[in-house]
Amino acid sequence: MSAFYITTPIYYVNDEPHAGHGYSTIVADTLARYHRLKGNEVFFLTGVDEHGAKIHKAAEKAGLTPQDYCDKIAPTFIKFWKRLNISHDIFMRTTSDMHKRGAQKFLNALYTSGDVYKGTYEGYYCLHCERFIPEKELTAEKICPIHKLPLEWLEEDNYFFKLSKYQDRLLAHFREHPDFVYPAARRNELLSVLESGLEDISISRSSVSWGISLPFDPEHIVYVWIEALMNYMTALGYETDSEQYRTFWPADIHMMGKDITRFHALIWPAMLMAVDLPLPKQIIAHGFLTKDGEALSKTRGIFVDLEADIAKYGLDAFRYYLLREFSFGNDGDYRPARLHARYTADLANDLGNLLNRVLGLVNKNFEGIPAPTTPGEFDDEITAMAQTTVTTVEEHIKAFAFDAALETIWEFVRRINRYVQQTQVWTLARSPETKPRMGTILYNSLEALRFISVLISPFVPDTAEKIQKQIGLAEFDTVAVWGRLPVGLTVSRGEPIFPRVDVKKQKQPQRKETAPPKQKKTKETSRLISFADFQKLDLQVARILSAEPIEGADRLLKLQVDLGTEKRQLVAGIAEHYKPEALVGKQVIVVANLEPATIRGVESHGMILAGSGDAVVLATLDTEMPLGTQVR
Ligand code: ME8
Repeated sequence: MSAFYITTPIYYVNDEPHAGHGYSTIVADTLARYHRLKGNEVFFLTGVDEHGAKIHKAAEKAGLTPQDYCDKIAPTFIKFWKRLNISHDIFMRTTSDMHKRGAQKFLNALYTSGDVYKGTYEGYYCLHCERFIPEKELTAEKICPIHKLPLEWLEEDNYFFKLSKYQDRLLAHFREHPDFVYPAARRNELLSVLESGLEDISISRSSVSWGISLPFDPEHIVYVWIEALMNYMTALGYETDSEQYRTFWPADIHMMGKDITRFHALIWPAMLMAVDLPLPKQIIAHGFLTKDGEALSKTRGIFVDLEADIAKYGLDAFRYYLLREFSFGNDGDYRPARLHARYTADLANDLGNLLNRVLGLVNKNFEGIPAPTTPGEFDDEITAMAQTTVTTVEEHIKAFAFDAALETIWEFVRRINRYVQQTQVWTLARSPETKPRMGTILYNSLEALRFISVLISPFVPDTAEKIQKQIGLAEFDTVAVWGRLPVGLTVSRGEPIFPRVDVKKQKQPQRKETAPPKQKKTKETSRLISFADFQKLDLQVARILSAEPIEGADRLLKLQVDLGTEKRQLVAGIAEHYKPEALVGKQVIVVANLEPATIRGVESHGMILAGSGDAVVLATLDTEMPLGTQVR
């Protein structure tokens, strides 16, 4: 068992948390849970950053003292983490005594190192970033490159830290530890900052009153970023050199968004070098969650209504969607329609139906889980795939490829669905000769589902537990070794783990558990798709809002369509058959879960259905229906 320490940023309490904070913390939670599953001793930190001018201003605006304001906002984060099922071991607050004392100890050590000196600072400051914006990054409008809000001119006496002195050591560290910063794009960005030269940084503010005072000059307040970084150590008991501190420092992973890597990968390590302490092992930066291409920001009114989506689809669907759909490290646009499509195809259809179907068959035909007495076709393939799935998922998680990890698990889910189908297990109940084989197939399917529940447990913990409960396991079994599932357990076919969610509350056709009619194998059958395959299509009623030609592409039109819950852009090859103005206002049918594509440089998120022969005629419904209605 080894110690594993992972942190999220500590978030500013100037406002309540939003989905972006949620994303960082869900990713860190998934890793924390994964390491616990591996048997490691995990310490998972999240928390809030409570000092500095930004918080002070927010408190003033709310008519509260800074402390009262922090005491009001901090619990909203705690509530949010509960809502998102975050398994942190500590919720760190920088107004806690433990942090204040630990930070002062660190500041004294920094001062003693001889790398702190007094000087004057002047420059443009972003209150939202809580940092001076270097000359190189300034625009003529003096607007923050991240927040797009006006900067303030500040001039004051400050203490400085000799960051420049550590440039060569930092460069050497980056070169000797290629994994220090992930992904490579962020590492390269930081390397070029390092190569272009580091300037000393001011570490105190004389104009700020809300914060921790410098132990060697109480007139000055420590710059909030310097103090905030120290929380990763003070939280462990750095002040008293506690057992916990010695077990978990240095951190294995500082997880964060791409906006704050310089603080974590340049300034923080240099500070640690100055006081002769070990550096965190990895700085991992993810991209931004965007809405319509823009970073989420309460200040700018761009947000994701995650409460509504969690209420509709459940928390695990939300976690699954974020981890499955976004490619870690890149920005990702939040789209409720994609969440719906993932829910329907991956969760309700592939996984939920499989569990329900297998449990139903066990319930109907056996007293408890049957023994696997009769090996047959496909069994070896299934057991081998179970083990390779475990290994591949592990590799993907180590590479922070959460989407690939989930896709690998779902390949296995889909394989088990096919196994049930190929063996036509439901037909084997008819005779006593075939029943043992039926029992074996059902045992294997349930054991596969147990494997799946273990593998998905870091991502969607509630679902994993529900699966094992329905299988009949009293305690969650985390061991991915084939054959551990006890024979004879009483399974309970409870509520579907992912009940069908219909945006417009439509009734869905129910599938009956019967053998498909016998078919002669002809060329025709190879063209057939299963009902499950058909159900993967997310066809929705939409209205065309606008249409315009695409320069240099005579056959294409760029369309904006309304799906009721969201607006989309898509490209359609109908320019030779429809004039743009004739399309506006028309109801059409859109394939809403088609992978996005860029066609002639224009992004397309879906496809419009049309009859396509000599003429091309758009498919519509007989009469208009509400936008977003599913077409079946
Ligand atoms: O920077 N998408 O706090 P902060 C994804 N207190 N992640 C997002 C996001 C988005 N749209 N918006 C925010 C601070 N985040 C400092 C940190 S640490 C010692 C001090 C997440 O409240 C992401 O992790 O501004 C980002 O780095 C962090 O919130 C910034 O949070």
